[in-house]
Amino acid sequence: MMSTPVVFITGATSGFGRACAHRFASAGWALILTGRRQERLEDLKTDLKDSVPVYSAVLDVRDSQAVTAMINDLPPEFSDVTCLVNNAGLALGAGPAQEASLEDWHTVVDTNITGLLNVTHALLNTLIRVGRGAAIINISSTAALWPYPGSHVYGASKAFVNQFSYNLRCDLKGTGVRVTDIAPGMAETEFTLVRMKGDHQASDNLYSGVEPIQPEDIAEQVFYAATLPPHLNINRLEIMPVCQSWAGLAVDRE
Ligand code: NDP
Ligand code: 8X3
Repeated sequence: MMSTPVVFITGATSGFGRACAHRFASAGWALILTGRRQERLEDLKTDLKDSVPVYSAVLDVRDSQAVTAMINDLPPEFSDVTCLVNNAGLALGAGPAQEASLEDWHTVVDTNITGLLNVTHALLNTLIRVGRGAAIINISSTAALWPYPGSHVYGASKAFVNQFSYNLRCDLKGTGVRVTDIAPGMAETEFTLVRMKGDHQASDNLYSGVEPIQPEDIAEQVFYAATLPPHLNINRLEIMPVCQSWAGLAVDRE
């Protein structure tokens, strides 16, 4: 009998991560749910634990020791992680680089780059042991490739995620482990609320009058990439809502 596949999700307390928890649960996967907000993790676990095995842990991905300890302490029934969804991330501020705080830049780098590395490094040998069919799904962003004013360190951190995903694929050749970079455009989650530091009006304004991506849309793509036949690897999947496209190049005139 095939064992139950296990998905490890970072940032499961909101947005894409929470939607991924529901999507994988609907297909019978066992869930490892992580994030910093304990109450949200407990609520999610309560919602899902009657249908699938759920293990949840408060985890700040920036804390490499905590990440390693948590992963080393996984109960045996959750230890064969089949799919890692590196989703935890954030932007802080939308103003120009010259007005950004260095502290915010460090937080973005520590979360989106160092945090993703901490979790990936701690789970790599497990994923390799699981082998054929295992998957790492990294959530980058359209901001990884397409520059816009105010993206500075956020977009650059997602460019790192994109290139790291490709480079990881090279090294994992022969192990059976897939690596996919999913790059969403404008999506309605708590992302803008966090970016604008709790300014609900700014968040509501951004999503008003448009039809943005919904968390479930991305969860569907994450699940799709993770459950393709094991000889297939989607390298990168960039998804925008139809209402979004590119702006032209900017020129500063006298
Ligand atoms: P949300 O703000 O709704 O969710 C972000 C998640 O990341 C939360 O669960 C949060 O959990 C978690 N998180 C943040 N910092 C940490 C940390 N230090 N340790 C652990 N978890 C952390 O936003 P989204 O769902 O939109 O964001 C998910 C990912 O998608 C991010 O990487 C984001 O950059 C990316 N993305 C978002 C887009 C959008 O337009 N919404 C588009 C493209 C990419 P908690 O606070 O409980 O720790
Ligand atoms: C989030 C999408 O356009 O706000 O990654 O950078 S965007």
